[in-house]
Amino acid sequence: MLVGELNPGESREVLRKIKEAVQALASRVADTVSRKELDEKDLERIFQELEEIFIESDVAYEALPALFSELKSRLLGIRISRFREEEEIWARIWEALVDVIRRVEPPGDLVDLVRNSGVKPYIAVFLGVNGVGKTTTIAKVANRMIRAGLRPLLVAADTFRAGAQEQLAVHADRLGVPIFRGKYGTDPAAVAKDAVTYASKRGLDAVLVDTAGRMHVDVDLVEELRKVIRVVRPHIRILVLDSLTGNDALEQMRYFESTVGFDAVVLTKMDADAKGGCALTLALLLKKPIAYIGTGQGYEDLEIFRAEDFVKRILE
Ligand SMILES: Nc1nc2c(ncn2[C@@H]2O[C@H](COP(=O)(O)OP(=O)(O)OP(=O)(O)O)[C@@H](O)[C@H]2O)c(=O)[nH]1
Ligand SMILES: [Mg+2]
Repeated sequence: MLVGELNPGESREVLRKIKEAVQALASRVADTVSRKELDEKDLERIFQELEEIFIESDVAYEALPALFSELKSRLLGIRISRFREEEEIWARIWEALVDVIRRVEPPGDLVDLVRNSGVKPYIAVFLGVNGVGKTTTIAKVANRMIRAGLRPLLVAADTFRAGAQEQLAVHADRLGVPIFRGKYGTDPAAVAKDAVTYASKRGLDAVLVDTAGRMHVDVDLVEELRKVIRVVRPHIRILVLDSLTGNDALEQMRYFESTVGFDAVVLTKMDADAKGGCALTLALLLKKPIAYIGTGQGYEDLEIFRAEDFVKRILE
């Protein structure tokens, strides 16, 4: 899906909804707190009443228990002065969200990880269904590496889709980094393997492998990706997910988790984040860190994922 296809009105609508859901929560908590100390029963009732509003804002049903339990531990037993009620409740909710999301913060910048890894070349394989932003993300990561003084190699291991190799080549050209290409129809695992040998010989720092997208239910593709991973034994497998795809992104995450496996996520198109709730869901349910978020189509539009910024983005 292209960002251009997004209806901006619709985008604002969903973001407004998630904020509304949180506001509804704050005001109900305030209502109760003004009368009595907030107990477990009150919170259960409030959460139950709000389930639907959260789901409408694209938070997946299965993410609600994690969200509510974190909120509960922050809100239970509070009794606060009437004057500071709203402010204080809002702050606690904000903190709870930041805390729960902090679990998927990366330990640091991937680029630093590569630099400090002591391995050369550091091998990263990028995975994801078609159109999520794999190729663009690789170009952005390469750009970040160059700025840090590292020398990456781009690898076009998508030997399936016409134009895929050329697309990566355009980025390599613009960024002034080498690219390793395979012939269309050849085995992506062999291409990736040769690319690693090529990078080793030249003393390059990192190998960034672009893989084919297609549909996530494509069994052949899964086999192909597994083979790439078996053969090149990457140091990191990065799953790219598109924040505009709502609950599909959750499904893709689950699918890749159970088939190919991955170590970190990049969440793209957060600049046009129509689905604030989708990103929140992923942050709640992911067991792996979100290394970066994509915030635009330019090379600089890649940010390290930070829980504070993320909550600001959805609530402010
Ligand atoms: N606004 C915005 N657009 C993005 C972002 N990341 C990628 N895109 C756009 O999304 C579209 C698809 O990106 P690609 O990088 O080609 O996606 P891909 O996963 O490589 O696609 P396939 O190779 O077909 O599987 C392009 O128009 C990109 O410019 C982002 O963070 N923000
Ligand atoms: Mg691509």
